[in-house]
Amino acid sequence: MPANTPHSLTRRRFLALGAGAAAAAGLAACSTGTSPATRIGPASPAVAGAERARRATGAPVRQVSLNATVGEVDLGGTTVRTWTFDGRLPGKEIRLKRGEVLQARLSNGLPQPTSVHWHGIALRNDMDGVPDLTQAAVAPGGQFGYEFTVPDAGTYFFHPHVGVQLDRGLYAPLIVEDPADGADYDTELVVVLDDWIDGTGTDPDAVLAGLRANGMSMGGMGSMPGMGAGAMQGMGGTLLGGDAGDVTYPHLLANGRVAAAPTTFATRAGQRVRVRLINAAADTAFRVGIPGVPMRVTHTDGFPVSPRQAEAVLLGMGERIDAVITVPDAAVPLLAAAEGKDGYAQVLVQPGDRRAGVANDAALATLKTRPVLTVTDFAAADAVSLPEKNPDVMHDLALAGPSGKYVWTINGKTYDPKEGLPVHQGQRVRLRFVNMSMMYHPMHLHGHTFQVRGAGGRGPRKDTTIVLPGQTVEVDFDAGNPGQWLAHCHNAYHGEAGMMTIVSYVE
Ligand SMILES: [Cu+2]
Repeated sequence: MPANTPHSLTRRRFLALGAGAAAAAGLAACSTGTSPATRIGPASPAVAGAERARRATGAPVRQVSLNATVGEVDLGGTTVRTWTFDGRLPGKEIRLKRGEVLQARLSNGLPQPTSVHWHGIALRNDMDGVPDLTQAAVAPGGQFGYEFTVPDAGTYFFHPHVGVQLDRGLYAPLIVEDPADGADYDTELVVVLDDWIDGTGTDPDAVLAGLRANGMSMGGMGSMPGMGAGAMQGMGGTLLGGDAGDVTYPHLLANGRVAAAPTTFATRAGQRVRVRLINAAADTAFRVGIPGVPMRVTHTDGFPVSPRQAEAVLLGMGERIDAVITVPDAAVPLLAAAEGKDGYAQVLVQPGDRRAGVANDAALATLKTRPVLTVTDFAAADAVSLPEKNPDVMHDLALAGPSGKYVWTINGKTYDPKEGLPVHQGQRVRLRFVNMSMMYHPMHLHGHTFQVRGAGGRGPRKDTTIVLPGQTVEVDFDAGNPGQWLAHCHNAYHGEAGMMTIVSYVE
C-alpha cells in the first residue's frame, strides 16, 4: 500500500485492508518465541566479554549522579510540577569521549520505580535500563549504579524506560565526542525538543489511561483534553502520511522553554556551529530549520552521513540529527514546528548584540514551504557503511493498531518479555518493519545502530527510523552485542500500549 493512502479511509477500514495484506504476505506465520533457557541474558558471560572487548586498559572513567526528583520547573512563564533529573529541564548534559567509561549513579526520588536507558549507545546489555529484561526497576528511594564503555561517538540522550515517564521531564543529552570533532565547526549548540503536558492539569499516566478508556474513539472523537491531535490537527499535508499523533500538547519545548520565552544562543556572525538536534518528545515529530540559513547535515542518530545541504529536516521521536550552520549577520530563530500539529518551539541564534523577535507566522510559513530532508535523502558515510552481505536471518515486524482497544501490536501481539526474535552472535540480521496501521512509528532498536536499506541500496546508519503508514522499511545490522534488546516504537504511548518486542540473542 502506498504511504499516501487517502485520508477518507477510516482507521478501521485501513486495518481490515492491512490484515489482508499481511495474510497474503505470510506475515502471520512469522512470530517466533525464544526460550528463556537458550537466551543470552544480561548476566551472561558473553555480555561481560563484549564489554571487556570494548574497554581499553586504563580507559578514563567519568562519574555523574542522577537524582530523579519531583519538583517545579518554569517552562517560560508557565510553571509545572513534574519529574526531572536534578530539577533541571532538560537534565544536565553528560559529555565524554569515545572509549571512555561512564559511571552514573541513579537515585530514585520518584513515587514510581524507574530506570535509565542510554538511547542509541551500543552498551553492555545489563546496563541498558529495561526493567524485567536487563535489570530490576529501581524502587522509590532506591539507587542503581550504571557503568559502561561508550564505543561510538555521536549525539545521544537518556531517559527512563518505565511506563510513560519519558513524557515527563526525565531526559538529557548524552554527547560522545570523537577525536576528530571540531575540524569543520567552531562551536556547538545542543537542542532538545519535547512535547509537554505534565503538570498542566493532567499527567502522562492519566493521558494513557484516557487513551485506553477512549479506545477506538481516539483520534479526535473523544471529549477528553489531551487527545485527538491526529484528526483535529492536520490529517493532510504532513510528511507523516496519516495521523500526526494521539495526544494534543499544550506546550512544545526547545531546551525546556516554550516558543514565547525561548533560550538564546549567543554567538558571532560567521561562526560555524554544530547543531545537535535531539527529539525527546513522546508523540510529536518536528520539522526543523532556520529560514534562510542552510544546514549541512553531517550525522543521523550519531553516525556520519555523506553531508547534505538542507533547509529543513524531519525528526521523529528518538531521532537525532547533527548539522553545521554558518551564523548569519542577523539574529535568526531555529524553528521546530510540530509536524501535522499546531505549534512550534524555537531557540534564538543571536550573533553579537543583534536582536531578534520571537518567530512570527511568516517565518513558520516559510519553513513549511521549504523542502524537507527525511531518512531517504541520506546515506551513511563510507567509513560506517555496513559491507554488502546477504542476511543470515530476517525478521518481519508487522506494526498494527488500534482496533477497538487502545492497543498497538507487533506481529499481532503486545509486548511479552518472554517472546522475542532470535538472532545468533555474528549474524547479519535484517528487520523488516511492515506498517499496517494509520499512523507512523519511529522504530527504535536498543544496543545497535542498523543501516536503513534505501531504494538505492545503502541508507544512513540509525537506531530509530520512521515507518510511514502502509510502508515497509528494511534495516540491517550485524549481531555483535550479545543480550536481550528491545525493538519498539518510540511513541511512548504506542510502546506502553504494546508495540515492543525483543531482538533476542540465543545460544
Ligand atoms: Cu508507534
